[in-house]
Amino acid sequence: MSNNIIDLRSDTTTKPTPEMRRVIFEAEVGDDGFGDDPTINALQEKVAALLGKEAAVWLPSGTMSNQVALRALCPSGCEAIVEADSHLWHYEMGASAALAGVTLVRVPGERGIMRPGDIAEAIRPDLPWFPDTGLICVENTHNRAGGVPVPLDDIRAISELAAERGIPTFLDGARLFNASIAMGVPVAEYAAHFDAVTVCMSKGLGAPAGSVLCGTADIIARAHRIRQMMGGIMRQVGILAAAAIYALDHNVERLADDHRRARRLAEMLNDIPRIKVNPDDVPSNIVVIDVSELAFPIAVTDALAKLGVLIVPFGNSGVRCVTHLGIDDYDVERTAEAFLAARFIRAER
Ligand code: TLP
Repeated sequence: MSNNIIDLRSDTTTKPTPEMRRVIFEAEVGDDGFGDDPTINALQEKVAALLGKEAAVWLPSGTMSNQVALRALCPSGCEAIVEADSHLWHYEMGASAALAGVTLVRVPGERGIMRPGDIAEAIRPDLPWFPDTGLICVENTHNRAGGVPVPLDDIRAISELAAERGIPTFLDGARLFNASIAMGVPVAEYAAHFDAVTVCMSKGLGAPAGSVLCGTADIIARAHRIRQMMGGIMRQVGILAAAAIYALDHNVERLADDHRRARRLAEMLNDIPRIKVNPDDVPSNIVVIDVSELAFPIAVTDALAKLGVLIVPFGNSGVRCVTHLGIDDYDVERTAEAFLAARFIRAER
């Protein structure tokens, strides 16, 4: 890695490779506000086809994509069911309430996976003094659960329940390609169970920015108008779409390397006294490490930063490392060595 810094804070920290920069340089562009950027149109068609959906729209970020989907699918004044530790709940600054007028109802999952029985209990009965349940959301892979891919059977059960009750479904698939590689399930098989799906280009795939929201032509037409309202039109955005097309063509299969390295890191860290992480709980590229016996998470992240390894605190007792295309086997070894050195920091708990 450049500057010898090992950056495991997120898979969003990847930088475009020289090959990706070449396609960015050569990209044909137009004004996407008028719908005539040929490269963004090609990306939207490509992702819609990959996910088996009628249409797709580019959005600048995963957060905006989630919020546009929420607003397109769930009427104001209604409730949307989300997993209790979902990104929609934790990291989107109350946008569902502030922008869509939607209340999030948090259903606790087991390692990020909600049980249909618990969802059924959270669905409001059809009585005039209750808000309607307007949407059921699933996150795959689940970030805060530690990159857990949701098995297809669980998704099928949730979508059957939603269909029985006439409630639309949304998939936050920021890392859906990681789930697909980890489980050997094509992304379209996951997507088939949802009315709308968002996938991020800017995480493990390694493009600099952007997400694509897919669904029926009708949902995507609504999403276009909401994107306009949120100021999400980016004009000559083909330069970013070119990077995303390159990423889809070159960087999907290699996610298996990130998963292997994440597990390897967990195996090495688990051997260090006072650091706990079960390698079997690391199914994709996110490693959540329990440092509660060592020090406050922020003390651990500070100590590692001094050793040239960047990671983030995760909850009250953990830290998170995310592998990506900027991390090689040597970086994993060096990270484990940094943790080994950091184990001597005083347990200021
Ligand atoms: N997650 C980021 C941070 O916001 C925590 C990260 O580093 O993991 N859905 C999921 C499941 C996500 O993990 C993220 C980003 C998003 C949506 C939002 O994507 P962006 O960052 O593009 O707005």
